[in-house]
Amino acid sequence: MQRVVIHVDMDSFFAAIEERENPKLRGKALVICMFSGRSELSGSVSTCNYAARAYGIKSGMPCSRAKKLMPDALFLPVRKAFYNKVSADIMIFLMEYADQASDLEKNLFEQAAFEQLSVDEAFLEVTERTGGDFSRAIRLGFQIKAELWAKEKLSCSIGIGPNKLIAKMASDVQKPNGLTAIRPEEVSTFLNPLKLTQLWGLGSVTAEKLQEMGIETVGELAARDVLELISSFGKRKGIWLKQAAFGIDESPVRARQGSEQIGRIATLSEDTRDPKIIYSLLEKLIEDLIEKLEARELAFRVVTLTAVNSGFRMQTKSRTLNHPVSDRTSLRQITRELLELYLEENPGEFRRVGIRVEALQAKKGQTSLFDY
Ligand code: TTP
Ligand code: MG
Repeated sequence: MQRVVIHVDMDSFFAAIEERENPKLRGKALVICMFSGRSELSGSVSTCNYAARAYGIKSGMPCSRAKKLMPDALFLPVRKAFYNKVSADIMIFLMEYADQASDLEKNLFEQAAFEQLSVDEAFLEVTERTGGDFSRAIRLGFQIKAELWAKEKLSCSIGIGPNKLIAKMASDVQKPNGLTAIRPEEVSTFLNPLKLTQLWGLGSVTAEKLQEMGIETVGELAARDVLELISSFGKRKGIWLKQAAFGIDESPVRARQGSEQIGRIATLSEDTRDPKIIYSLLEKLIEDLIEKLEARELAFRVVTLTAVNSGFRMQTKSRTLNHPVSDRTSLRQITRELLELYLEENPGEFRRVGIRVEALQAKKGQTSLFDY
């Protein structure tokens, strides 16, 4: 049977939630900011609505820059816990539309052929439900959009394709509130003219290297000899590049965010609350974790700092990220922030300290905090 995958991406997610909550905001340029608290506008843009995007405002730019681009825009702080709750409701709603395994032993999350990709994105395998028929998948896509609107008053963009790679890229074609289906016979026409960085999972460093080899478009990448790609990028990546350029992706849709975690804990040479001493031990643990993650090509979405105090009491502090990351620099930064927060909130000295990563998933595409 022809495989059919749906990718759902909510439109200007955090901003859309704020607009929904406060109708007075509608129609105005709205910027959601992660304020650092140092000065009035220090911090970065988390997201903005499409009215604000018209002025060139984008996720990741400094809020002060956004203010210069559009002085009359409204700036609101992120309300992460609230958005997470909305996200969880949406994911449970979407899960119902995915193919379901008949295995009743499994819980809802394991039963559905459903994969949450980030706070506002998910893949749904719908091969069985649609009988491999793209027209039926398109009707299902419109139904999802209509019901999601009725239930949550939020719009999304949908991509439909013969696999995750194509479905993901299709959802970007028409935004906001779009629906794009790329049938198997349309894949090469769709991919060939795209720029390298538009190929999902191909980062800017790889794109630069490919450009040095005289490759500018996905079509040009597809035409290259796989052996040439392997000799420049190694076997795994070389093969991936060749296949992705042809729109081939056999990775299954599945709940990859398992309960698995990787952690390390160690005892300090003496009890202390000196952040420098504690952090230097944490750095060693981080190296260990990164090695384990790299060996298994895993990314993580949750980082937890564990502290055992002089009285042997254990406490933790966690941070959940919007997107999976996998690099050392991100893990170091998050760990430092968690340690600072922990020390602010808790008196007493550390005896042991640990760090663990959770919500592990296969590494793919952007995986550094600094890519977002
Ligand atoms: P995206 O889906 O990348 O963006 P979006 O939903 O705001 O807009 P689009 O219509 O283009 O899909 O990210 C989802 C949410 O994640 C976004 O609303 C805010 C958050 N986010 C950040 O906090 N920082 C970032 O750099 C990005 C890209 C997103
Ligand atoms: Mg989105």
